[in-house]
Amino acid sequence: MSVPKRTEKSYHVAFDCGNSSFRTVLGIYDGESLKVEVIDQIPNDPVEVGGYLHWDIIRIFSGLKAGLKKAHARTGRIDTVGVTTWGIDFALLDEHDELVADPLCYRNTLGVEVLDGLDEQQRLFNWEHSGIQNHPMNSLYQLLGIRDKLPARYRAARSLLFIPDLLIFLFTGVKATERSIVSTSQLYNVMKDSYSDEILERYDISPGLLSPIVEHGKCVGVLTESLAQELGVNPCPFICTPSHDTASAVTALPSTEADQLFISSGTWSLVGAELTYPIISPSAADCRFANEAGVHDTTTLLKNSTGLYLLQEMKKYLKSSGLHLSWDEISEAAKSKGMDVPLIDPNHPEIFSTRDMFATLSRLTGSDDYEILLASCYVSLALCYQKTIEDLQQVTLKEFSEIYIIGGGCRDAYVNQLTADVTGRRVHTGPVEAASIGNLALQLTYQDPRLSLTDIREVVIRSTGQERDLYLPNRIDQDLLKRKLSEFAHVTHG
Ligand code: LFR
Repeated sequence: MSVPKRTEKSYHVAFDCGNSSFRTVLGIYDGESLKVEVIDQIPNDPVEVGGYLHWDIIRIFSGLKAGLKKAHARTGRIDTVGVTTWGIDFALLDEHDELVADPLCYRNTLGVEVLDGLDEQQRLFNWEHSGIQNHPMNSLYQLLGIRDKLPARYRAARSLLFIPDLLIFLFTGVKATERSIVSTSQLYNVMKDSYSDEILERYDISPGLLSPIVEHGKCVGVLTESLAQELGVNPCPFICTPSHDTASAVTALPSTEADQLFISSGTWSLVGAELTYPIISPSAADCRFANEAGVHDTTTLLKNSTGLYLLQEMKKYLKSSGLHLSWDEISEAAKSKGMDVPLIDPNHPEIFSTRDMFATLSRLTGSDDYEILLASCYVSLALCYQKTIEDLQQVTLKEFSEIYIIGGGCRDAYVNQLTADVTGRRVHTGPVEAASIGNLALQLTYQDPRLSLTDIREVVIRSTGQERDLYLPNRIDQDLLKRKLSEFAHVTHG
């Protein structure tokens, strides 16, 4: 059914919070396409307090308040707001709905002991009752780690809010959650589309801690009167959107065909496919895929791998030693070393929680040449993509000939080209602002619930034509590629 065009413009704001920055993004919709403008971008970084990394949530909230005010000053009216953030992390609130502490960052190793203490059967139980791979950073293991190591926080907790839910609560006073963010926790069962009673019961977690799950496109709450006054902004509704950044980014997949392969590229690389059903098979478990809830009723079967974090941390390290390299200089330095460099496992546990990426990579590769280390990151990432895509084909029994790289990481032409060359597939890139655009586009369903996912993606396609690109695979030395793939299998399996 075609949807009648709107004649009046509407104004939408997405708060898009990532590990390295948080942004206020304005979308102006004219009935055809969204004109997207980043209003504000503020660096984000966890802060170490008392031996644990925490997110400075008040600073984030204050930055977003300022962003909302600026967006309103640009347009004179805000029709809807949506929030999207990284997954897994959460805050605990006490009986007065006050923060027990700033939220912990998933890079703490609080969950490691908890997961190490589970036997194979318990791990299988957790996978089968959630659809999510066991990883010590999952909210389930972090929460149990808090119960063991920070018991005063656990005892004081009366509710648990994931980061986007906490931000919506601070803006509207309403406690609620949404399926994509809650699915990253391992407290939710993607097959049943509800909290996992089995997991809550087994680990004695009170269901009372958790908030109701709202449907996409519905209003969660309205900007509080006091904030509306303070900011001089109309009391705008906050809409339930895919509030996990991966799900928002996948909403902005610029294709209306079913079963497309995506790489949502940023600090993390999420390699996966959007499906209409979860896959909880032994091969999905062996390949360590997770079934995350996507937009509307979709499931994204994906593997979560360390992504540009490797390069972000190397860039920080080089800067601290006096070498200020731009992103172009970083990729040029890597390119100059070619593909035949030592490899790393991007998901090596030491990389996950390192505070010194240079030292860690030097140790893992045996090289202290920063250009080699950068090259090693790029080539290892592309090989990791190839391996994950092969696994994904095997698990889904589907063939993927095209790749869509979406999100900030697709600005890196070298990684895009390497991905095309190593995988032998056509690589479509963009939109760069996938999480914001997906979030903004989904907000349109509040005003017009008839919009289907295909309609939403058509809006995305119309809005982002200019910035999208295509990389065709080059013919590369196949013997070298074979050798690198086998070296990669070796570093990843020990
Ligand atoms: C990607 C992401 C991943 C999640 C990681 C940490 O930005 O949301 O899905 O595993 O961040 O929360």
